[in-house]
Amino acid sequence: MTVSAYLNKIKKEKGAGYFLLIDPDRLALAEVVNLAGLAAENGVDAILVGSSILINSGFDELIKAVKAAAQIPVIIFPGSAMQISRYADAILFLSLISGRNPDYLIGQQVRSAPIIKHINLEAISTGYMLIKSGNYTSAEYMSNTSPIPCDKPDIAKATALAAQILGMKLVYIEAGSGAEKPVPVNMVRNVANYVDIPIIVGGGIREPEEARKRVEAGASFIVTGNFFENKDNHHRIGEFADAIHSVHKK
Ligand code: 1GP
Repeated sequence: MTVSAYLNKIKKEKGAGYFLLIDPDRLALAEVVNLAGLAAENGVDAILVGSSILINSGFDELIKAVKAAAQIPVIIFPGSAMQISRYADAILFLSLISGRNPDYLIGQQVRSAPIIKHINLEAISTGYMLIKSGNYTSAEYMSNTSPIPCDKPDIAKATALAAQILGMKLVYIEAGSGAEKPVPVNMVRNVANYVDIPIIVGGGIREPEEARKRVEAGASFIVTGNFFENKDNHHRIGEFADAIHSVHKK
């Protein structure tokens, strides 16, 4: 089964899916392996791997280690064309459609497309939208783009619809890793009511309740990263998974 088909199946069977993001720059390999194992055991549907910068080398080794530790799909969530590995199950082929930096709209994609073809990696076309939701984030700085203001749902709706019309398969609404506040529920609802493609929501989600509200508003997939970089929070992975999976079971 392709990862795309797997994601559709999760959405159909569970109503919404839960992705845990592992940033190779923030955790040591042993911690990554431990977290990946816990994620798979506690209801996470897929692991995303990626970083705004990627300072640490050994991307292939890290992906292999995650795959060995967790029997769930490992999907690259790339910060740049340098984050590609033949050992992953798929890659979110992102275009930063909230910004007007041509390098992140199409430049990085031109550089990475031939490599993706060469290694026969499944690429899932994803419209990536940064939302301004508090602090200045790494994604904002690294991409040199202006995020969509969090109180401008119309701009978010039009941007997501453009992604859909361009043929993108997913739209990712992102407050940025470690954002002060997650993307507002109202913005998620506005976008979800306006487009037909599944919506991923991430950035600044630190409570299962925050995840649940965004699924209720129409998100198909929720991402948490930062929160589980702290070992003390590991025992709560299952709570997030339950909150996300329980919304459409009611
Ligand atoms: C970041 O959306 C992801 O790209 C996850 O964000 O690390 O804040 O959970 P957090």
